[in-house]
Amino acid sequence: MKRLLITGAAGGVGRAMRPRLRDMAQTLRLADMLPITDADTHEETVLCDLNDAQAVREMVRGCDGILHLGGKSTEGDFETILEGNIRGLYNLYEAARAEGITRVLFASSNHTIGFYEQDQRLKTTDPMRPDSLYGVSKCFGEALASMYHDKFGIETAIVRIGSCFETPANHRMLSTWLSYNDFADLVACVFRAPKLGCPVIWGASANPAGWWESVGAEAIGWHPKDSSEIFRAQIEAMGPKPPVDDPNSRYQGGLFTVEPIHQRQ
Ligand code: NAI
Ligand code: 15L
Repeated sequence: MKRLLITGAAGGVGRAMRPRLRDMAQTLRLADMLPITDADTHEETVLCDLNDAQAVREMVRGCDGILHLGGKSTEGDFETILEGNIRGLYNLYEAARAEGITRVLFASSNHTIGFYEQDQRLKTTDPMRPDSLYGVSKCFGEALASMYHDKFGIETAIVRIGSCFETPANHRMLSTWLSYNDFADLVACVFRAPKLGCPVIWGASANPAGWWESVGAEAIGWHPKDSSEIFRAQIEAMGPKPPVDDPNSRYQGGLFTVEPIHQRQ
C-alpha cells in the first residue's frame, strides 16, 4: 500500500500503532485535531477537525486505506460527540466515496453493547445495548459503515474494541483487554485481505475471561495471541474484584453505564 491514513493519530492507540504499522504502507498519513510534532521520515501529518467536511476531504485525498481512530473516545456532551463521532464519521465516509477509497477500519467500541451483563456471552449479531451517548455514536458508526458497504461497496472492518491499552487496568479489563500487538496484527489482516466485506469483529485478545463468542475475524486470518491472564496477579494485588452489584462487575460496559448526560460547558 502506498499511503495509509490514521485518524486520531495523536491519541493513545494511534501513538501505539505508528511504530507497529511502520511496514504497512510506504507513507503513514497521521491526522488529528491536535498537532503531531514528531513525524518520522515515512510519516506525514495533517491537522484536521473531523467536523470540517472540506478539511476531511483533503485529509483522505491520495490515501489507499483509512484506520479511523479519531473522535471522542469516552462519554461527553452531545455536541462534542455529534461533531467528532457522528458528523465526523459522515464526513469521513462521504470523503472516502468522493475520493474512491474502498477500505476502512472503524474503531467501534464495546460500549455499543455495554448494558449486557457480564455473565452473558455475546455474538456480534446480538442487538445493540449502548451504555452512553458515546456508545450510541458508535452504533451510528456501525450502521453508517454498513450502509456505505451495501450502497457503494466501501468495505469496513467494524472493530468493537474492548480495552486497548498497554496493560489491563482493573478486573473488568481482564475480560476486555486488547493488546497493542494483537490490534496491529488485526490492522494488517484488514488491509491485506483480498476481500473484506463489512464484518463486525470483537476487538479483544485471547483472554480466557472474555465474554464474546469467537472474534469474527477468522475469515481474514486474524487470531489474537495475547492473554490478559499474565496480568491477573498484578490486578488482584491492587484489590478485590468489586461486589457483584457494582457497575464495573455487573455490566460489560462498566462505569459507562452510570455516566450522567453531560452538558457542554
Ligand atoms: P484517544 O482519545 O486517546 O484518541 C482519540 C484522538 O481523536 C485524539 O487524539 C483526539 O484529539 C482525536 N479527536 C477527537 N475529536 C476529534 C475531532 N473532532 N477531529 C479530529 N480528531 C479528533 O482514544 P484512543 O484510546 O486512542 O482510541 C482510539 C479510537 O478507538 C477511538 O475512536 C475510541 O473511541 C476507540 N476505542 C478505544 C478503546 C480503547 O480501549 N482505547 C476501546 C474502544 C474503542
Ligand atoms: C472505550 O470505548 C474507550 O475509548 C476507552 O477509553 C475505554 O474506556 C474502553 O472503551 C473500555 O471500555 O475499557
